Amino acid sequence: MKKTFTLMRARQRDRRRVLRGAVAAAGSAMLAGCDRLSNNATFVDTLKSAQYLSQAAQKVVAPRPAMAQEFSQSDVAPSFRGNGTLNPMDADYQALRQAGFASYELMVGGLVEKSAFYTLEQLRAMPSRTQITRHDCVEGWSCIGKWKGVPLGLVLDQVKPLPQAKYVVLRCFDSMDGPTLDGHDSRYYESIDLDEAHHAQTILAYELNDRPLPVANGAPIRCRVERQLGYKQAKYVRAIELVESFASIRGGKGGYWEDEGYEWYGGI
Ligand SMILES: Nc1nc2c(c(=O)[nH]1)N[C@H]1C(S)=C(S)[C@@H](COP(=O)(O)O)O[C@H]1N2
Ligand SMILES: [Mo]
Repeated sequence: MKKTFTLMRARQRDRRRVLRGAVAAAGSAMLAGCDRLSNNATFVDTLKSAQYLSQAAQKVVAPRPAMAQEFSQSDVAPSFRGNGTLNPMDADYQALRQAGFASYELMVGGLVEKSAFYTLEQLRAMPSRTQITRHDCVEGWSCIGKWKGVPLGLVLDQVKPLPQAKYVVLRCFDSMDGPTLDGHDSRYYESIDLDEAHHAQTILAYELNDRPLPVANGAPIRCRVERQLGYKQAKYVRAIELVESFASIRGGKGGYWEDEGYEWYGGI
């Protein structure tokens, strides 16, 4: 009994030491990159917060890979496969599509300081990120594609999530049970936590393989969350909503496929 207790104490001590080292390491790694980020107020505030340090420590001690693997131009598949909805039949989507998405506006609201609407032009005018990544679908196929879009974190920085906001819900145009008139909502939706939303590779993509995003792959905007599986990559994004919990949304599991039994964290 006593021996077990002593062992436990020793383990706790070791663990604390590892954590302290991790915090120090994370701190100096961040300092090294401060030149480019120090004029970003949100980043500086985040750096100061104790929560960020404990998250950083957790990631160093029990890391999930910081970045999803990126590939080179020669790895890009000649044509990117489409899956799930390939052309939403919903009337609002069809109207936008017929007009070349000229009047598309992405709604960003919920638990934010100031909700906003973004036209495609506005999204394209923001700083962009291009990444060549592999999409893995649970149905057993993968495809490498080149995506360009605006980092979701930059959009969130503009609307300023309130302190109680924990998740980003992505609401899509496509009704999975077909378009319905009786108010029944079967539109595809997804959710990610704020940490994932601010990840460098989490983008609202408007280009695939150097061309405007095709309808089959989610035009005009689809999300890329590169460390997670295919079903997390919401296509046809209509609105983004910041929430404290997704328990009261639809089936309560955080996404269309999650409500059908898929894991909420679809890690690769
Ligand atoms: N809105 C919406 N997003 C969606 C889906 C969908 O049916 N509707 N299918 C998901 C699944 S299971 C996969 S594998 C990918 C497919 O993306 P792709 O059509 O670009 O290959 O989109 C995901 N996002
Ligand atoms: Mo999928």
